[in-house]
Amino acid sequence: MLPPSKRDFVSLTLGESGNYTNSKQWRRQSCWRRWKQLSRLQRSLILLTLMLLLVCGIATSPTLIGHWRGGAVGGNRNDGKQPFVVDLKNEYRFILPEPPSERKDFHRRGPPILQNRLPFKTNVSGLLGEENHGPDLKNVDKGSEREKPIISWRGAVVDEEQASDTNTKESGNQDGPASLALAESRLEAVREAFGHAWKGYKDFAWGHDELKPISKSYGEWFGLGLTLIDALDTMWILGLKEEFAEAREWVDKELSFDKNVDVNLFESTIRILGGLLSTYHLTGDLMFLDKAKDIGSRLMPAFNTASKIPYSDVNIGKGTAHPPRWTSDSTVAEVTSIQLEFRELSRLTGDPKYKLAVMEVMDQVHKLDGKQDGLVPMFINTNNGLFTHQGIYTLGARADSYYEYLLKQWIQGGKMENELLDDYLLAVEGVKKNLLKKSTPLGLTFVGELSHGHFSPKMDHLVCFLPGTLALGAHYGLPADHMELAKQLIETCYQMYAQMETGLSPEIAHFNMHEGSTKDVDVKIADRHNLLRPETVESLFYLYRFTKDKKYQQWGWEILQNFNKYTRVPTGGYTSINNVRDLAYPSPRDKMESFFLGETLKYFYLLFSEDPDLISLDKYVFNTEAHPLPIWPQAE
Ligand code: DMJ
Repeated sequence: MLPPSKRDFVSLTLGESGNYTNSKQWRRQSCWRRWKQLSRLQRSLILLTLMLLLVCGIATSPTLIGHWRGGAVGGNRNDGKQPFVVDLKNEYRFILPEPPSERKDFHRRGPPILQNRLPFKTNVSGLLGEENHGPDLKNVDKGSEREKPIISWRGAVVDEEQASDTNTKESGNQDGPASLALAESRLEAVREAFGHAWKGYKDFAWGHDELKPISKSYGEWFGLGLTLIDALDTMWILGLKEEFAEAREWVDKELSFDKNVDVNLFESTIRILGGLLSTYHLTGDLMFLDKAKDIGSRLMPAFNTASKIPYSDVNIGKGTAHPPRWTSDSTVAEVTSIQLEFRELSRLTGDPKYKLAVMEVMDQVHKLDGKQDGLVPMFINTNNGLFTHQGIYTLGARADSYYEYLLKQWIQGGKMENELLDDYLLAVEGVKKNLLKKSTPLGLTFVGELSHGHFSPKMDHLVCFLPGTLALGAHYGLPADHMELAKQLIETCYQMYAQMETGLSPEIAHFNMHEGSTKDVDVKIADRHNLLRPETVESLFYLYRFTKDKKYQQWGWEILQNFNKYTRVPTGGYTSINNVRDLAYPSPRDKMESFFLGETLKYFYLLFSEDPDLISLDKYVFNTEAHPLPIWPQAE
């Protein structure tokens, strides 16, 4: 409760003169008199009825609830880590896929030159140069050959490749020509999807943070061209040279961090700093490194706190930082998922201050009380450096990437930082002991949540990063049962898609555990949205790389088709939707998150690629926004 001086008052003021000169004013006066003549009981009843009507109105509006809930697991933005901005301007329009044959301008491709930059290398030759050609893919260029689009039962025009689902199920000889052609056609489908998303961004949101594809406009979060920066390395990996060149030009000429703007430390680190660093490594273009240094140094004021646990927000123009308005807490996942990027910045600049600042956070979190079997609470106080809101444990929003970055820092640093490994191994045991259960009827293994000793069968889609991370750990020699668990969990994540009417996962699933359930996955009305998130595709990519089991590619292919069916906007771009359970009315939210280009489409591409050297997992480690950063040579 706020002190009286800070409470907000709604004051109803009548005109002082009492001299009403027009009928409107007269009517107002008369209403007011009648109101005053009512008894207190009558007035209370009327007010109560009005409030009930208002509440019912809101409760029956899925769009509105979807919006509120969209970041809501505790009032979040897209990933539960940021305040959610309510956009009430959504309007529904039918989404029909644009026939791929119309995308005549989107056939440029060829794999990039992939490089791992050591500190201070200056080679920029070859960047976007003509020598950078990939194999000739003309023979598998389905987009230019298609003439007769297939009409789906919904009346939507469907890509022939996508419609002929069954021909992809048995791919025959894994390395034979048919298999390679299939892989190429899927890669082409991802390039085509990227091109469609990019077209929307370019036409309606160029240089802005996010495309609003339905209203053909844009949304601003930090005002730093977030989608463009997030997408840079995806374009490079997909071999989209012209698009990359245009975007590079914008970063070089237009992007300025000298702006009086508050940015979220975590989001700008993983998307902007991470995106610039990885693009520097892939291209060798020093311009990206200069920009990375600029944003990296502007984010450092966040660490000027009493505890050295960083604030959530930084004004990159003024050099000031602060916590959110309502608390002095930061989110645990946010302060422990900026390390890969700042450590790499120290390595590249030779200045240890970045690494020291983020490792101080890891040291403190390592020593803190309040964990349960290696599982961390969701909040940490920036004044005293202690966990707050203790007793709630989740692998979802606000804690997720803490676990991911324990393992990935250990990998990045050449597997020498034992505390990180110990904390990771402990946490995996903590998950097994406290959060793993089986659903009915299929017996799917899922990761629930613990709240003051009470188990909840709730699993965020965000948790679907875990199978990939577990598989990565197993690849690096961690216990084989991590891989077994990864395989079980990715099946569950896939079912979160497959059991929905649209074949797209909801933001949050609840698993049934009682005898006699007929379906494993339940979804609350407020959790039915899909934000084009990457986590399941990300894990499918890891699982495929390590097992070569084609079913993972097939599952990914199904998901890509469903994104095309239900989230693709004909005029360009893809949109988040409010209701994955409604085929006829998925209710677009009019927003394309930057991570759809930065992560989701990149992981689709890597999943369908048969080339283990396309971002080798023995040379690179992906940050939590899918930006590959080099694994350091052992000596460092
Ligand atoms: C991304 O920004 C990152 O993957 C983050 O770790 C979680 N949320 C989104 C994608 O869902």
